[in-house]
Amino acid sequence: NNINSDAEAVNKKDLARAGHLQQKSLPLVSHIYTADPSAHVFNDKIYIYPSHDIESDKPLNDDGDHFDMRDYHVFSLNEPDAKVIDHGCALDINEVKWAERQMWAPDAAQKDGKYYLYFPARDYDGLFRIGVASSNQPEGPFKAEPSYIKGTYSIDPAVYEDKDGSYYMYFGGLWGGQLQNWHKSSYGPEQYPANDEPALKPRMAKLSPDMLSLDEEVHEISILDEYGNELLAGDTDRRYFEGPWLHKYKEKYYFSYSTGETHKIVYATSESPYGPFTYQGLILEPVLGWTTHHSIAKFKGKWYLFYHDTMLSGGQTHLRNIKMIELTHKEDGSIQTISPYFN
Ligand code: FUB
Repeated sequence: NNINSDAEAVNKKDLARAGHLQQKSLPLVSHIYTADPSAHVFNDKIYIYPSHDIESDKPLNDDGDHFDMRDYHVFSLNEPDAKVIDHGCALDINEVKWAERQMWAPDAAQKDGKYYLYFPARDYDGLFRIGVASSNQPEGPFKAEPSYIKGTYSIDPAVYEDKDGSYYMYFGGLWGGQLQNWHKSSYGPEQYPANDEPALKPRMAKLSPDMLSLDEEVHEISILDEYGNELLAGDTDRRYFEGPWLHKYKEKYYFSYSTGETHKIVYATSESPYGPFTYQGLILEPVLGWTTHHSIAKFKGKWYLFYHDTMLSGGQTHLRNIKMIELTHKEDGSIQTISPYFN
């Protein structure tokens, strides 16, 4: 079938490309494959919550069946160049009653000395949902709630703690992430807008004070162009695909994400965590591999981009490795674009 042969061709191209690229930063972890790094500073250390990639006999396709992950490991570093500690398995799919397969990109949050791991997985009906698990330590092990968070769907949760003590969860991903199947919070046949119609929108909602449920209806987030118009579905260089992240810099909210098939990490800014956000520019040029996924965190006065590529596996798209590199906000608040390799 075409999808499979196209995917295999991409994979072969990547393997060849891997031999020619010079890395600006090395994989943080090389004893297992890791991806989708969500980083936070807890107790003066950097904690990273990534996906744990594994070999799979599932077909390589546009639904991402080859991303067949089954558990999470948490990593910590005392300093950016320090040894990375693998704290072992923090949550296994067998410990999550509602989840059947595909533990994709997670995130974590801390409140009142407790730590919460938010993670997407497919339930027994084949639908992606978002679950939560808690622990008294940032590295886990985490204990999952018996059901997924009511009202959640799709993938890639990212939880942002605002200065007023509110926590917001951003989520959603196209294609395998099923966002195109959700119409006003009900699942149905997939529906993609035409190229000249507004693009599908990422979702967000405030979390309840106990961090275990949504405190409000799910909102769709608007991302606008420089003229105040919604980004269009055909604008694949700028429109939202998956992998949301929120950070604040000089009182502005920065919403960053992957553009999917154009392989970019881009960002938009707003005065409010609910948006609308206005598109600003490119953070990370395409990396080796189909997916690109990131987070942004501040540690001891410097900002860092956490991301992944597939250098360690020689370009195999479902066997990725996490990395970090310094990120710069320029004087005017714009983010300096990062090229991940030397030419
Ligand atoms: O790791 C599986 C999926 O690949 C993630 O959920 C996406 O963001 C992409 O990185």
